[in-house]
Amino acid sequence: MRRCLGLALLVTSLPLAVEAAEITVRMAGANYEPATVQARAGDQIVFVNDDGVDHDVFVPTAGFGVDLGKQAPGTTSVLPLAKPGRFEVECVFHAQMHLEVLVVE
Ligand SMILES: [Cu+2]
Repeated sequence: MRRCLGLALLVTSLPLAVEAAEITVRMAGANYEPATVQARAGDQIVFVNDDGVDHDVFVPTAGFGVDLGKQAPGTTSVLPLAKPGRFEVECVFHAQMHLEVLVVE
């Protein structure tokens, strides 16, 4: 009986696993909002096009390169953040659109 109580206390005091986060970045006014994101490996960024025109999620940074393609108004796209590092996101349609992403372990 006493041993069971000790085990129960041990189990309940263990830290819970950190759940992956979903970070929302809006595309509005031909900008990414916010323009900088810090996340953890395993998180994902959800891009929401709240604008009236097409946008894109293009990563030119070596080692992180990806192009999610044309994203129409009112749609979302998801960018998984698999590994730590720093990279830039650009929109191929709007040269002024930049997002800086820092992913930590
Ligand atoms: Cu754009």
